[in-house]
Amino acid sequence: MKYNSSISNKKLIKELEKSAMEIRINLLKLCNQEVIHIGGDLSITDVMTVLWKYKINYNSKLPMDESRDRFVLSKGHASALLSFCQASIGCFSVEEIFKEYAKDKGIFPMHACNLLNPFVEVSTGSLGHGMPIACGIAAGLKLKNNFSSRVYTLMGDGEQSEGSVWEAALNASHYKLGNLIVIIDNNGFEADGSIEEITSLNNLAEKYRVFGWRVDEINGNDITEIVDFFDNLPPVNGEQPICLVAKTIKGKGISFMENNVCWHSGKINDKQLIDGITELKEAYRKMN
Ligand SMILES: Cc1ncc(C[n+]2csc(CCOP(=O)(O)OP(=O)(O)O)c2C)c(N)n1
Repeated sequence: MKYNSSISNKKLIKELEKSAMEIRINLLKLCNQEVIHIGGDLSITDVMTVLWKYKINYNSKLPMDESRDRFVLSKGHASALLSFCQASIGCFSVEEIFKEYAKDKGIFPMHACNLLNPFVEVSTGSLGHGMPIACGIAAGLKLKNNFSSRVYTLMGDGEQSEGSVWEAALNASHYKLGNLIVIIDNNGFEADGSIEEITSLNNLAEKYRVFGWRVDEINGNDITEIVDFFDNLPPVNGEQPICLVAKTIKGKGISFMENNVCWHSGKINDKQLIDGITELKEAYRKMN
């Protein structure tokens, strides 16, 4: 891949790295308050930050605007991350998330719910359903001659063991859904073990390629590579669905959580919160 090293691009990268750090800090603060799916939130924070702060065409004042890009959180347990990304573009405030997350009658349950929250495109949580629904939305947009909106969906690598994913992958290619972008958080772990132990995927990218998809593989914790991926997407009216295999680290940024399956979900104590924030700030300082 070619990277744009212009000054404006460097400034953008710096801003996005700062936003990703801020979102990670908010995730830790929430994790000090409630049990959240912290490991798989932290792994894909960089990709989600770039998508929401830089790429997606989404007006926080008009969540039902027909011309919007659609986002479906297929790994619905990453609802806290989605909420902080949406707060960062003004859908609601960060304070509302801290106040209402996982509370009765709040709009931020543990799994994304569109009956409660108008900024959630599709209710998810049962793995293997969001991506097929995203395929249906992409097909519907094509039928309506909407060639300006993309459909993004985020899946886990553990989620790949759901059969519905592969049925949808076949159909996306058959119906030439070039407006569809599937992002796979390839962090190597699911809830209680490594992907290798539970259902190995071997060459995940190759699997999508033989299903007829364009596949890009990047370091999903490198903001420059992520920006480059989004900058080089083909036009929306293309004919090949796109799969981004984002190689990430589960628990990214917090050393006691990284690649540690115990931190798929959980709650942290006050000391872990302070240590975690210090580590994130230090890593950001070293980067810049
Ligand atoms: C159909 C279904 N089976 C089981 C679960 C329980 N579950 C929640 S998260 C998870 C692990 C998912 O792993 P992965 O997709 O890799 O997510 P990540 O590691 O990125 O958080 C499981 C099995 C579920 N939500 N839905």
